[in-house]
Amino acid sequence: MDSVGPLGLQQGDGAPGCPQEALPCPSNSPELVQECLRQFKVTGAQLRQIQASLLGSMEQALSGQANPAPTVRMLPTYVGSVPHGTEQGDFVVLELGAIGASLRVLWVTLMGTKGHRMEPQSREFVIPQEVMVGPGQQLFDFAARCLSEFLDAFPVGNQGLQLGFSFSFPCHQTGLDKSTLISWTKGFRCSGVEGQDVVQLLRDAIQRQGAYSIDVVAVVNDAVGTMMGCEPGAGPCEVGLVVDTGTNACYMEEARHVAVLDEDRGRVCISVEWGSFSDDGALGPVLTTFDHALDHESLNPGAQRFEKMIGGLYLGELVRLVLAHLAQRGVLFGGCTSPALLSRGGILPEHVAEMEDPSAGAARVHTILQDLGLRPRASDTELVRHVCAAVCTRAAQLCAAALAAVLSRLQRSREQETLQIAVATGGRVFERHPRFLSILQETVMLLAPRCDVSFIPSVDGGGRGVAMVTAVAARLAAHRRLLEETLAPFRLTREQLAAVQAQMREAMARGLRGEASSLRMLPTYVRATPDGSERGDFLALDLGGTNFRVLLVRVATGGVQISSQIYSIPECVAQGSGQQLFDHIVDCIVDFQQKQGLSGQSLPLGFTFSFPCRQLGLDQGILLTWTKGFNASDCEGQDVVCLLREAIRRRQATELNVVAIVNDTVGTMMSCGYEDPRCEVGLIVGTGTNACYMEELRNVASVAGDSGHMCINMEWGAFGDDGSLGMLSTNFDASVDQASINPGKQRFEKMISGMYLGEIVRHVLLHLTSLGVLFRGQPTQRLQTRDIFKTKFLSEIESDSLALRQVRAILEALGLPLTSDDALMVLEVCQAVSQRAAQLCGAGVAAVVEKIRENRGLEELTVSVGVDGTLYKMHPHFSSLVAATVQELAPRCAVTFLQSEDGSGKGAALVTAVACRLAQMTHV
Ligand code: 0WK
Ligand code: BGC
Ligand code: BGC
Repeated sequence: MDSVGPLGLQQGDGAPGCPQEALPCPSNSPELVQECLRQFKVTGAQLRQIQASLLGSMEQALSGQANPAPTVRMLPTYVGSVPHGTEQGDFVVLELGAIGASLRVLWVTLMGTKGHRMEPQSREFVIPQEVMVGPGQQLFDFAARCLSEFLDAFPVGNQGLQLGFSFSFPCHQTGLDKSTLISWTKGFRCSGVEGQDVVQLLRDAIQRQGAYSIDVVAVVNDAVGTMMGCEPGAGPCEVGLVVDTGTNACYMEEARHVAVLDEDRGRVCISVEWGSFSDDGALGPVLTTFDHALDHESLNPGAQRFEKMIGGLYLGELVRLVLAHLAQRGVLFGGCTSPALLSRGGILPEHVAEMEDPSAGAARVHTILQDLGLRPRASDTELVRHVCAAVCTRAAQLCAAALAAVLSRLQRSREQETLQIAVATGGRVFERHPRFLSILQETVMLLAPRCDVSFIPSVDGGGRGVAMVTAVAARLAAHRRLLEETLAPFRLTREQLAAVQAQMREAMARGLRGEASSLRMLPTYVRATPDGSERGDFLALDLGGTNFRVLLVRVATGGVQISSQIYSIPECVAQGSGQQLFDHIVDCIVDFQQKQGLSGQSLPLGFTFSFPCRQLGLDQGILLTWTKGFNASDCEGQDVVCLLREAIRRRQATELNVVAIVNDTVGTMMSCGYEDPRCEVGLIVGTGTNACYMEELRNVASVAGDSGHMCINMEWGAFGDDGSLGMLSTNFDASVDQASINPGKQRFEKMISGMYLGEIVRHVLLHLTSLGVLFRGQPTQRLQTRDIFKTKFLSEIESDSLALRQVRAILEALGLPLTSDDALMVLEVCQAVSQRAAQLCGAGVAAVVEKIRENRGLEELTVSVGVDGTLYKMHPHFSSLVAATVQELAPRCAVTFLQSEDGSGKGAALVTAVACRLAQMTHV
């Protein structure tokens, strides 16, 4: 009958007991013994080969090479730093899998830098065998029951507890609290867990138990817990080494060497999972027949071969198999065996530890063997000790070869010839087998002579280390909650966006009727989009965006040719006197004419003036108010065409003939309309934002006529200046508005456009810094500098091709000392701010196209929108978010967004061309 023993190995082959008559010791027993013990001898060369092969496999895995699959997994653990010692608080730790068939619950109080060290309180619970190989839910429910039984002893009341889950099995971690079990090891074989997130399974079990509110904030491998639990005085330890029932190690690797992480700075703790190391070349010669027998009968044949030569769970079995082998050949115990000797798991790790321990007298070994139902002869005890020593020595040497591979990796990873390093050790093999550590140390010195290694025994099996990681996780989780709370107002729902769309529709209707509205709905006197018959050379000016441009636009049969020149408008001119501004503009025109050899030529001029103007005609535009950082005096309320003409007169540049003034939205619509006649909407999302569209003239109260169309400049930047956007406005928006040169104005623009997004982000970052969430709570001078965080940074930071490291580079260039978590949070802030901007812009466009559709009483509308503006063009996701929002809110409109190639200068020239054509027709 075959059943599973404590080590999860099937029960015996061959009946226990003694041969009829006691067998004389066969003559070749010494050879038989030596032949057995020799199998466990590992040469220096073999150890070096194992070291080299394991190192090779580690580096393969780090580089993400999948074929051939590396035999060690090198799993990132999301532990990015060794403890700062600042961690504090009470934490519950649940340890599963580190110490074989039992789990442990601990209450750990961390005192941070100020306090002395508090002893963790703990309790161990034996896990019934059937639970270790039964349904996964049963195991996690068992763990949850142990947890609450443990907490019953504590005055917890209903305070929320933070738990660190030490789960000592190979797992793919995708976060500090998200970890998927790859495969069970060490006698565990529960169903329905491999491939699952074990944190969720524990959370569900705790939920089902329902006794305590426990938040599982971190899952940690026992090797990591051991490393993190290293006494601050002794460490910091940068390697964690566990040899208990199983074996494993972790170490701090340079993040840039871990292919799966897009990190280039800092270090990350890697769980090597060397238990699965196997390399026929390196291990083949070392594996004995007993190893093969043990593996064959294990719960996971073929897996964890390296662990099965080192882990405490297997040492007893190896010794048993050797003793059974020698007994059945009469070499030992007179050929007698016993049920314990023939049944798997019959010899426990603690048996081997005692029998191998030089300080344990022969009498003790004798007693142990008797307890195993054997009748040892005097010579047997010594032989048994040799077998125990051979098995344990090999285990320690193999462990040393593996550790030496990790040390070599550290030397390479840090490009250091010599290495001084502290290794935290944990596990009962260290505690029980005193010779294990000394053999390990000696062998490491042989294999890694240029490494000065200090071994720091972990005092509580890593419980404190797990609490440290939990404290870090708790801090990060708290930061994440504060980040979510801070960004929540930026996450607009469909209902909120539909409300913006509806409010904009009402404001449009009121504006068209000439009633009070934050949308001025200004007639532009552009009544038609180009029809392609336009011809001629035109000068065009493009003022109001990032660049001031003077253009020569040639509209010919073959299309439109443009040559242009960008001139700067210094802030002192943009905010100086109107005369100075327009004189500067004319200077640029004259300079351009000279460069283009146009001096003295009289060309019609179209003026793209991207500010709210009440137009009384195509060439008359009264500036209503400056926006976007312009504030030249004596202009508001003036006809800017007059101002330009006066400047032309002052400059005697009399040949300049200003024919039309157009808003950049109109110029953009016309420019795109020249290619696509369905383009009836113009949209700018640049320094500022605005839109225009072809409205039915009958709906424009301020302009006579009921037929035909009129392009309306909505000036939607001012939408919400009547407070109607109050429910969406955040404190950060209010801060940006307060600090602007036109507080209370252009509220919609200040939530969307390029001049303001960077500032919104800066204010959010300052807020998060004040909460201690970012930059360790240290606000830097730079971050308090206005406009230091350019909107172009959002476009750069949010670009998919930009790894986190480049995000950090941008922020460090800003003098912001940050961690990778900080960089990630800054990225999320940028995403939230730009997403809101794009969605609000989308809600506006949806309002416009729905207006056109309803104007025309159409079921479906197909329309194109001409777009320009740096933010729209440069931001990696803005345009797609706008389109998605329009699709969502105006599903009956098929909207095509056309990015304007030549800017609105071309549009201004086309408007001028249309005006000239219409003027000629009226003159003929
Ligand atoms: C380019 C257009 C110009 C418009 C600008 C807006 O030619 O008329 O004002 O786009 O984008 P910004 O330069 O403000 O990003
Ligand atoms: C597991 C490791 C664990 C080691 C020591 C191995 O079987 O795969 O995750 O660290 O045992 O407990
Ligand atoms: C102006 C608009 C302009 C928009 C885009 C806004 O600040 O008021 O006239 O169209 O910026 O440049």
